[in-house]
Formats: sequence, structure tokens, C-alpha cells
Amino acid sequence: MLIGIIGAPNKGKSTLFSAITMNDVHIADYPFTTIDPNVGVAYVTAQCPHSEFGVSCNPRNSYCKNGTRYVPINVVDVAGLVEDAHSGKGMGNKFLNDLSTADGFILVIDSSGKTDKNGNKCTGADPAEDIALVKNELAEWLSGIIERHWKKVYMSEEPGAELAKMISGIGISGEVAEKCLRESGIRHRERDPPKEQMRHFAWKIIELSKPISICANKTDDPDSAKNTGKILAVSEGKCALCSAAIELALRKADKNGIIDYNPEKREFKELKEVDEAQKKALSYMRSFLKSGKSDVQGMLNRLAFEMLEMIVVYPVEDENKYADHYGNILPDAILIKKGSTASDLAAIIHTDLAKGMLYAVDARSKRRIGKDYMLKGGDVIRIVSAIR
Ligand SMILES: Nc1nc2c(ncn2[C@@H]2O[C@H](COP(=O)(O)OP(=O)(O)O)[C@@H](O)[C@H]2O)c(=O)[nH]1
Ligand SMILES: [Mg+2]
Repeated sequence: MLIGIIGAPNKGKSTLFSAITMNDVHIADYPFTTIDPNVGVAYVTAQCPHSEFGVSCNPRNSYCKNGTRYVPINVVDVAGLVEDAHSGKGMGNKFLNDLSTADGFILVIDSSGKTDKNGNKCTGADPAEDIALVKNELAEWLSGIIERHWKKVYMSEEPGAELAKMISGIGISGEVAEKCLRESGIRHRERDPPKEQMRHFAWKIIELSKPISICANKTDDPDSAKNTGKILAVSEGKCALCSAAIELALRKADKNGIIDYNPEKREFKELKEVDEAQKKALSYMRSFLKSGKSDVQGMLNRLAFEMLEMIVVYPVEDENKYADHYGNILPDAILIKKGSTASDLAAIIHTDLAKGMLYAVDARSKRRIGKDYMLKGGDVIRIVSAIR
């Protein structure tokens, strides 16, 4: 799973990226600091079944802390998207194209209203306008791609299938593409559809294929409070408040062994004696977390589990020990689309495992389940296959 962090310059994308990946990327105060897309690993959280089974786990592809399993996802931090990026302004189309492989987006906006749409310092900007700007750029970008290849589509007997092929990187089916075409009022065999309809069509495709979570950043700024109401109203519940700067400070303090930070519960324990200044900073951050003005982990989890409809399952090779054949207990946590079956899980683990699959076993009930068993979040599953 790949999440793209998008937004205009200076909204805090790299700070957020740095916080959730704890990678050191260049964070600075001027546009276009990020020259190459940065890809890093962040985590979504799920309850680890180890405590339920009364065992201790040995994770391999993820990690477990205080009963919570941290499951990796990929994140890409992209250079600021400015108005008219689709026509080559700023870093232009290269970045938009880099994003086509993302499954979903986090759109970072500056809730303090102290940066304008180009990322320059100002006062009283309307952060909600940033949302419209970025959405517009995404729609223009995709409709540009479609327009360039439109001839093939309108010549085709199956325009939906042709479209799906053309934008296959976006992961949309022929039927859905056809439905979007109809809803945008574009007629079959239309040689030159009006621009507005094309843009509408492109936006529908993005909405269906790439969920966007709005990240109202810089909520630590006192001016933020007067804008958050409007931001929440225009983002249809798909919005999280965030202070990337405070999240980064907390995760750094955790990494340096000063605190034990639980990003899911938004609380921390102090581990070391600290000086007066640090004490003050920690006490400020504690009350900030309590105020509910930042929920970075919640944002990542909602994007993965609600908007992208993923679940976490735990494949094992021994349903009695919950282990792989080396004896590692609950080694892997796999993110898989809701609605997937036991045989879909087998295919993710290994093509041979899926080819020779006979049945599966639910490690909780120890019962045999069919290949078409629909997986539930938290399932611990053994795949039994004639080929290993
Ligand atoms: N007050 C405050 N400033 C922030 C926050 N996040 C980022 N910034 C500042 O905003 C500026 C731009 O941040 P950066 O992450 O480079 O933005 P990008 O251009 O969107 O990647 C820097 O001066 C950051 O320190 C935040 O949560 N609160
Ligand atoms: Mg940046």
C-alpha cells in the first residue's frame, strides 16, 4: 500500500512525512525543498492477537509494542503542488505522474491560514481553498492524460474497457470507468467532449479510486482554531486535525529514549530525568495531545481501514502454535482488502501456495474453512496447500 502526501508548498508535508517515517528529510522554510520524491515506511496499528492467545509474538514484517501491532505502509512525500502544476508549472507533471501509483492521498493544508496557495507567508488565507486547488490540479492532470488518448476511446466498441486499460495504473475497472463516463454526460463515440465534462469525469475517477484524507496541519498555531470549523465542514468527515511539528518532536523524543510515546492512544510516559526547558516542552505537548487537536495515527488508520477498506490478517503455518515453520509466533501481519478470501491471502503469500491450495484453517476455532472463506480483520489463518 502506498500513500501519497500532497498539498501546496510549505503546508508541512515533509514535516509530516518525517514524523510518520522518522526518516530525516530536508525540512525548510522555502518552496521546493523536496527535489526527489521521498519514499518511506510508516505504520498503521491493529490489535496483536498474541495477548488473546496468551503467547508472546516474534514479528517479522511488522513490530509489536504494548499489545499493538504496527503494520508497515509506504508513504511518498512529493514536492509542493502549485496552481497549474498540470500544465507544467512548478515541479509540474512529473510529480503528478509519480503520484499515480499511490492508493490514497493525505492532502496537507495549513489550518493557520499563514501560507498562501503558493506557499508564501501571509495572513488570513482560507485553508479550505487549498483543498479545492489540489483537487482541481488532480482532475486537470487526469483529464489531460485522458484527452491525449481520447481517440482510442471514442473509436472503441468498449470505451470503459479501453479507458481502464489506458489508466490501468489507477486501478479502476472497465465497468466503473463506463459508469463514470455516463454520469459525466459524455456520449458514446463523442469525438471531442466538452472540457468541463471531461474534468468532471476525471474527478469522478479520482474520487472512486484514490481516497483523500484532509490533514488540517499546524493546529498548534493559535490562528488555527478560527479555521478548523470551516475545514471540517468542507471535507465531509474525511479530515484529521494535526500538528506535524509536535508529532515529529514526540516521535524524536521517543526515538531518543526520553519518552515512551503511544501515537495511537496519544499519550506518553517520561523515561528520563530532563532539564527544566524540556520538562516545560513535554508538559505543553501533553496538554496539547489531550486537547484532541492532533491525531496523526488516527488519520493513517482511518485512511487504511475505513477509506481504503483494508483489514489486517495473520497467516501462520501451525494453527496450534500460531507460528511459521521456524517457530516464529504470529510472524506476519498482512494488509489485505476487505472482502478478500482465504485464497486471495494465499496468493499474496506465494503464487505456488495459491496454486496448490486445498483449504484453510481458522487458528481460533481450529476449524477447516474453504478457499472462498471471506477474511475478517484479526483473523489468524493457516493455508493448507499441496505445493509449498
Ligand atoms: N507551527 C507549525 N509549523 C509547522 C508544522 N508543520 C510544518 N511546519 C513548518 O512549516 C514550514 C514548512 O514545512 P515543510 O514540512 O517543509 O512543508 P512542505 O513544503 O509542505 O513539505 C516549516 O517551517 C515547518 O517547520 C506544524 O505542525 N506547526
Ligand atoms: Mg516538502
